[in-house]
Amino acid sequence: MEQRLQSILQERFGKDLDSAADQEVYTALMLLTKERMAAMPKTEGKRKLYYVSAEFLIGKLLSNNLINLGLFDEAKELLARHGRELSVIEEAELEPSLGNGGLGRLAACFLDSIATLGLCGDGAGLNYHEGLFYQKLENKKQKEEKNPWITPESWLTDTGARFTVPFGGFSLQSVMYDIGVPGYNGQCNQLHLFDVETVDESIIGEGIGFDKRDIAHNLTLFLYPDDSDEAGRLLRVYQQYFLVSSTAQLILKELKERGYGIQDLHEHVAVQINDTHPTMIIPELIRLLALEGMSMDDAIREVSLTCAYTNHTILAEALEKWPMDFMRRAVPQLVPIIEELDRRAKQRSGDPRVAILDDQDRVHMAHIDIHYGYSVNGVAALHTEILKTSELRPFYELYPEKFNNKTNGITFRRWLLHCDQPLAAYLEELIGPGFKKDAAELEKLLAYQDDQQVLDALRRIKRQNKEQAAAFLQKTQGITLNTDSIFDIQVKRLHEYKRQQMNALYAIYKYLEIKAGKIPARPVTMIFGAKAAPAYTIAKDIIHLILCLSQLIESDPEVSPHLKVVMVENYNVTKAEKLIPACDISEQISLASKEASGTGNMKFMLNGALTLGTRDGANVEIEQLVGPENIYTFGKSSEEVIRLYDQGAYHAADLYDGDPEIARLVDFIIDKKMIRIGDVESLCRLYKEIVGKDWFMTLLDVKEYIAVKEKMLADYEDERAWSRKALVNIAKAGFFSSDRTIAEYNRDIWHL
Ligand code: 26Q
Repeated sequence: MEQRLQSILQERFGKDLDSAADQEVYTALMLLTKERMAAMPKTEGKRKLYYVSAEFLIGKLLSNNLINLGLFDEAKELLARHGRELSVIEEAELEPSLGNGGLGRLAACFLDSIATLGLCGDGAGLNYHEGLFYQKLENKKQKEEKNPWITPESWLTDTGARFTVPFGGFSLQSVMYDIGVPGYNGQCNQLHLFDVETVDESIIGEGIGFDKRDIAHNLTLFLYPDDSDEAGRLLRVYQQYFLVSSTAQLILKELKERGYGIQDLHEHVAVQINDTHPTMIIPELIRLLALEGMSMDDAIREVSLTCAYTNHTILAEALEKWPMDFMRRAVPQLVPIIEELDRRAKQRSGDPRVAILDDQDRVHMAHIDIHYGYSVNGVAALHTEILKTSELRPFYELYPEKFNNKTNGITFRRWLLHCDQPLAAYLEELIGPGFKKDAAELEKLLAYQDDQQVLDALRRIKRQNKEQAAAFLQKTQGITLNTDSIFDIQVKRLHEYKRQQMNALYAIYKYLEIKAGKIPARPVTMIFGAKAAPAYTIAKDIIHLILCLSQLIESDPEVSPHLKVVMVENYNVTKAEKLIPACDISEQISLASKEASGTGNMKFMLNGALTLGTRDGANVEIEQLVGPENIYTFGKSSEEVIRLYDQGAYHAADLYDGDPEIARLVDFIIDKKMIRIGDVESLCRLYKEIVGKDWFMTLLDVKEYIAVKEKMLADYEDERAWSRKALVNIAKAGFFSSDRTIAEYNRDIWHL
């Protein structure tokens, strides 16, 4: 390795390992890794999977690729011999933020596991030039900036493959770039990212503004541009079609190259549709098969046996419905096919709830997937049950055999071996290296649950990780953390259903308690990290509230020794990797029934944090695995919440009026202390939203939340009892390896 690295440095930069800059060493290591990946055998199979997704939140790749190639230690030692640190070199890599959150990160974890299990399957997505916006926190508000990640030398390789994508009135050339996906077993797959040749970064104006109608120049500029206006929504349709048309053409090209004909499609191809964003691949494949002479009946049958759909949400507003008018403008060639699919669906069932085209001439994308796919899966046991019994009930009655659950998972290579090296090393010492290939072996740890030495060691590792995270925040944001304090962390996209506002109400509670002289046994550090969609006003108001509280507490010498509220700027995968290993309390407090699964909850558990959570999404399965004594749950059940919605029986104002404790906390949002440091309009809007609407029922659960959190903080003082719970969480996390999830997808859906 050393020789090759030195020669790359020499060829490219005329330097060696002792003289090259960090950026140059990074580039050389990246090129070396790419060479090694290119030399790996590809996976093979009778049936090939295409995992199609508008998002792949891959994060930085250098360390993870080195780990999967088995080169990490060698690279680390080699650099150390030259007085350099891999963790420093790695900082030169820009994070590709090609996803919004959970759904995109899940797709990235899945690619890692598909390659690791040696399954024949590639990803297909878009090569956004700017990832999700970069979040700056200025004047206690979020400001969006562009977030470029592509450098002249990057993980992207131009494959030379080109496709023509036809739109209404014009067409665009699609360029296929590949990023290698090495498995942790010697085989390699690809992530195909499609791009337009004509994209023009110079059209980006102030912040993240640009001309949304200039499709040829903007198609792959941004991940999900702001869709609060019509031009943005239309651009999204262009993006989606560009992705699926390129992918469909690639699929048919590779099918033929493998020696099969279109009549064999479903025997040799499986397409997993990641949420409804790539749904147009169904009519597009049908269109292409028909163009090649297949009958409509045969094309529809063949495609229906090829495509499978994953649902990631039950929030009505997130279910895509596109006006047929958009289709007529952007993709007129799909219109007759969608109409035909609608006609057949209406023949199958007259129930308007399962129609593809509704009476407002809108296309229900999920309905296409369910009628014309062979599998429909939810992402956690509770989520799938809710789909079957309420959200998608009429579909479940039509097609019970299509519905199945695949509880999400995370790749342990990134979320343990890479991000928590001290813990991984210690686990290996205790239970041997087997858990690295078979996550279920983590259960061997249970043998040590009463071993005081082990419990103390786990606590020391946590402490060390807290110091690392504190040093990072000091360096990047100038924030000083007390590593003796309890680290209580909520990091995830900002959304009302995730209820960061409820956590903020806890901060208010604690602040008022301390002001009243009730000093906590140990200081608490509340850490938030969250981006709000640029047009989501209330989400931005919640960020503002958190930042106001942070300042208020910081500037109050009575309170600041005991409580600190921190908002991490630009929360992304890289920051997650630093924060998660440092966490004591993992906040998973969504309104029951609203979080399809969650995957952060799994990452925290694996790294020895205890969950404070509602019985929602995969939290339910965490509780079943660790037992109620090793998790802190609270809040109304999903059944109760669904009943409240059905009966329209929740009124925040009643709780506010009827309970002075609750009123005291909510009123503080517009207390004169807050108004003095914050934006009146923003704080008042949020106050009114919570008292007048509170769609996600914060006030319903807030008191129990505070009580359980207080209990948790008190329990922290019994160090060994706490460590024992942490140990059980780590030991039971094996179920949440994405290797298990992917093995299930393959067993039940893909049959590769
Ligand atoms: C839809 C229409 C118009 C514009 C944007 C969108 C859109 C964009 C992104 C809709 C949904 C998303 C992302 C959803 C998402 O990340 N869902 C999460 O998926 C995770 C993986 O399954 C789950 O763990 C989370 O519970 C779920 O919220």
